[in-house]
Amino acid sequence: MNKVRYLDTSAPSMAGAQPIHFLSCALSRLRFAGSANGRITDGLGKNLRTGLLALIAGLCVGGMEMSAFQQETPVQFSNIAEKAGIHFKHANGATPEKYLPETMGSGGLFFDYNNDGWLDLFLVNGGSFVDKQVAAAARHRLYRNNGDGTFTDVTEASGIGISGFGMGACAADYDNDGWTDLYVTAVGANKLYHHTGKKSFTDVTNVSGVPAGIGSTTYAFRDIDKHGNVALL
Ligand SMILES: [Ca+2]
Ligand SMILES: [Ca+2]
Repeated sequence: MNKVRYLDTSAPSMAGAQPIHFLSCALSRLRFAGSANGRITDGLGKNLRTGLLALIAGLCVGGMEMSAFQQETPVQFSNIAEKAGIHFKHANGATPEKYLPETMGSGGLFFDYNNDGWLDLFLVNGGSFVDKQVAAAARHRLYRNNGDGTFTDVTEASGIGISGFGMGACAADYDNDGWTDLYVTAVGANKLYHHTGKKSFTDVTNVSGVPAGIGSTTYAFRDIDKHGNVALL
């Protein structure tokens, strides 16, 4: 049996006198590797039934072995944030008092804010209860996906940078105008941002009727009655 990339199996000949057939199964393809005497044509050339049996058996056993192989292979990730152009640092405003919001990270989400088919990235930032400079510097960030593995910071043009000690966010097209809107939760007032259709958002919290809240973490949009209009949960 080969190591790492190929998974092998064997199947006996139907005639009993034919050599054992070996199949080698790569991750992306299955190939007939050879026979006991090293000649590939022994199975498929002289006895088609034997070769087909070996092939089917190999597919079955090879498939099971591939599953086992894939389960044993650890999934690995690399941090490419800087390389991708995502320069974001969360401000937790930590104090010796360790207020609950200071101990929590903020949320973020992928959504296609400009309808170009590429998921963009919105990251929620925190703030500070005691340091006005830290609070003022903490900004949410919206990164436009360039479609080539990199992102561009479009926060300023989007109109959704102000943090207010943010906690989380959810996105949906709540008014069905074709543009995805955004709801951002915070320790203070939550914000509902309506997409203007021009790659920017407008704060419509006060005129929308949604709760501004006084301390929220998680919300979600969902069409609970399947009438085509999302509700805010
Ligand atoms: Ca996009
Ligand atoms: Ca909308």
